[in-house]
Formats: sequence, structure tokens, C-alpha cells
Amino acid sequence: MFETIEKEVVKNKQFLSDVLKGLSAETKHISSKYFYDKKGDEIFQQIMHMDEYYLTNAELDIFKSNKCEIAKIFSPDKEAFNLIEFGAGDGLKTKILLKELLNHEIPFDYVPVDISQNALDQLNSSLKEEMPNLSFQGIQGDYFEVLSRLKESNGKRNVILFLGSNIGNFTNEEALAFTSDIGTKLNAGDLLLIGVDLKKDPRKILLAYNDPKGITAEFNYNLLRRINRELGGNFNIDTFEHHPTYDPVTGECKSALLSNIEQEVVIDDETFHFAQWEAIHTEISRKYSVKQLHKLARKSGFSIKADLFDTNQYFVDSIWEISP
Ligand code: AVJ
Repeated sequence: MFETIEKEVVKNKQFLSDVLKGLSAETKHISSKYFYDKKGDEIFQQIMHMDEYYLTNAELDIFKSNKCEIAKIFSPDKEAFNLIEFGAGDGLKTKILLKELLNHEIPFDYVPVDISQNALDQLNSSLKEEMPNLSFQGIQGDYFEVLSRLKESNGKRNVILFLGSNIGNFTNEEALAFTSDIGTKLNAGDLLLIGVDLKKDPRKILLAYNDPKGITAEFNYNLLRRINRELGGNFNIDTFEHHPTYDPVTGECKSALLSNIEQEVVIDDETFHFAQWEAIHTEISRKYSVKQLHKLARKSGFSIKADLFDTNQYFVDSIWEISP
């Protein structure tokens, strides 16, 4: 009990110092990883159910149509393996694959990793109910924290899942550092399945991040609300506007919160000045071409085993292997 409280305090300190640092920078920014508190998880669930947010359905389509092929690639001779998922969330897409593996009596251990303890708790109870025979153990944490523990594996093949275009939240450099880091921590024959949103009609992309009902705007405002709740900030949400942009040249879809007045905001005795229309950068959701994605694979030590597309070719689940 005491330990969990201590852990919470440490985490909150990190949140506070990251926010203070980000808002003191020349270009104000707050990491999108702080979107996901209990309220943020709820809003993200709503986003995934929006018609405009095509990503979820596209990847669900891929999993439904290719579950058999994916299972065969992961375990051709029904040998046991470890299935580690970064950013598991509600496991909606993964559950299709988990059921397929269980149906074929392929032995595996599932290790969902998520930044949100709340999301993990919910996943935990839904897995217990829906798949009582599944062997699994969730881990709460930052991907990078968990990566460092990967080497202590049990001799079985490691298969990493990184779905939902979560890689889009990284800059080019961060993405390369991340996949390279995974590459060095895996053994020959280990796999990475990475789900990535592809470049497409800019209007389609922008609409997914600027839905008319304002759900994505709420997702961003919740970040300010969370700072008010947890760090004692005094943001007036009405004075900030959600502003997403998409640049088809770089493939970067960026979200920002703009202060629509000149004002001062206080957090933990520190005062931050906002010029009118000054931005806080909150998220990058980068879109890739297949060519760029393959380049990333090769640069980080992988070869490409398969590319699985949805019927609209909006999204790809690409399976990479560490070359022997
Ligand atoms: C969960 C990071 C993949 O970037 O598309 C959805 C989060 N942000 N709408 C994305 C998100 C705004 C999402 N990822």
C-alpha cells in the first residue's frame, strides 16, 4: 500500500516537472503521453468509436481478415512464444488474435504494457472474463522502461505488437531510436508487428483529428483539466482552442492548444505568460508511406516479413523480423 502511494507521488512529480519544463520552453509543449488519465482513456474510447477516426476500423479489418496468417507467422509449428504488446489499451484488435491462437492451441504468454494503470485494470478483468485460459501478466509503464527488461527473456521467441499507429506519436528521430532499441533487445528470429496509419487524402486525415462533435478537442482540453486537477493549475479551458494541422509533405498531423487571449496561467507557484494565439504543442500523429516504413525497418536492423493492408489501404500492419 505504502509502496503504491510512493510510486504515485514519484509519477506526479515527473508529470509536474515535465509540464513546468514544457511550458517554460520557447515553443510551449506537453507530451501526449499525459493525455491518458481515467478521463482521457474514456475520451480516447469515444474517439475510437467515431466514424471520422478511420484508423481503428482499418486495423480491425486487417486483424479479422488475416488472423490465421498472423498466427502462422508468429508460430509456424505451434511452438511456444512470448507476445508482448506496447500500448495495449482496451485490446480490441489484439483479442481477435488472442482468440485465434487459443483456438489453435498455440502456447503463448501475453504481456500487455500500457502507460495507463486504469486501462490495464480494465483489460485485466475483460481478459479474465472472455478468455479464462489465457496466460497473461500486464505491466504498467513507459515503453522505454519496459524495453530495458526485455533481455531477461525465457528462451522463447519474442513477438512485439505495437498497434494503432502509436508510433505516429514519435518524431522521426524518436521512432528510429525506439525501433532500433527494440531491434538490439531482440534475438534473431524475433518479430515486431507494427501498425501504421498511411498517408492519404489530407482532408480525411484532418477530419479524424478535428471531428465536428469536438470529441478530439475535449481529448486535448482534458490535458489542461488534468493539470488543474492534479497539479493545482488554473487554466481557463474556454480561453484555449484545439488546432490540428496536417502537412502532407512531412506526414505530420500536429495538435496544438491556442490561447485565444493574452493571459497568465499559474501552476505550482510558477506563472506562465501566453501571448494571444500562442500555442502549446500537444501531439504529433505522423503518417507514413510504405517506403518510409520499410526504410525505418531496415535502418533499425529488421527485414520485412509481410505487409497486411485493409481493403481501403488506409493502414498497414507490417511484420518485421530480426535477421539471423
Ligand atoms: C493512440 C496515438 C494512435 O495519434 O491517432 C487520437 C491518439 N489523438 N486522436 C493518434 C489520438 C487524437 C492516437 N494514437
